Amino acid sequence: MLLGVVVWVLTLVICYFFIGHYWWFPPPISQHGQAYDAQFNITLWVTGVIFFCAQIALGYAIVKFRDRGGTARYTHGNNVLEVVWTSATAVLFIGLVLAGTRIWAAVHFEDAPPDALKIEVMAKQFAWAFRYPGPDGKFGRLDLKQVDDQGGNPFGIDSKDPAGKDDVTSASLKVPAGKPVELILRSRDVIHNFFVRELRLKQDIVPGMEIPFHFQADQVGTYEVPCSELCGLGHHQMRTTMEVMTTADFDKWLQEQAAQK
Ligand SMILES: [Cu+2]
Repeated sequence: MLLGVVVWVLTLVICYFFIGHYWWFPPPISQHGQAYDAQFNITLWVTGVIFFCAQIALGYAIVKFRDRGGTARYTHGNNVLEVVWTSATAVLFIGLVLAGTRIWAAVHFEDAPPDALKIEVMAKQFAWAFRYPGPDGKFGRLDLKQVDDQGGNPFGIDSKDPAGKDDVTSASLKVPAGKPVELILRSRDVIHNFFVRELRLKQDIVPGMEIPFHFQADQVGTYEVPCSELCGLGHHQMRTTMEVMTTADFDKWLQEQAAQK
């Protein structure tokens, strides 16, 4: 009897916290983030209503069929009911997965728009580096032998290539608001993960691979970029920021950085 009541109370408390959106995600800053949240809410409502009904029914069964000193009865169950709820669950899950995949694939399977600003990302134990092509719009060649973290060349930009002379490297990510951005993700050692909560995006970075990844941030502000793959003892300190700037501020920053070279 008491157990049934505990199940009901727990169900009500859980539903209260979900519906009230306490400890919720930070607001999204991109169209993808909004689409992601809308899909997340649909999934949560569908599964939430089923969860609520199932838990209330569970509490009811506990109360109704509690031990009253009678004898237990064996039943074979009901085949029709089994088929109905198994099929309904399958249709529901496949439907939700298909709807969610559409939003996920728009980022991961579709190419970035041709005018996207390309930024290279280098992840390593335990720091981030970002490279911009500079005013000439071209990335300089890389030479692994010239990688020098202390000397400010974490990418190993080849000093002999003129296209690399104006390349800008930064320890934090700066992007213009309202413009498509394409990141090219690389790792120098182990698997890391690029994650920005407000973009609702997360992508593994695998050594030996160049992984393209695109988004458009519409909201000016500073957002945390924590490495989200346990990558070693210093994993907890592998974090930087993504600063979304107005186009004018971004252009100014890039020019200033390139001029300092
Ligand atoms: Cu990492």
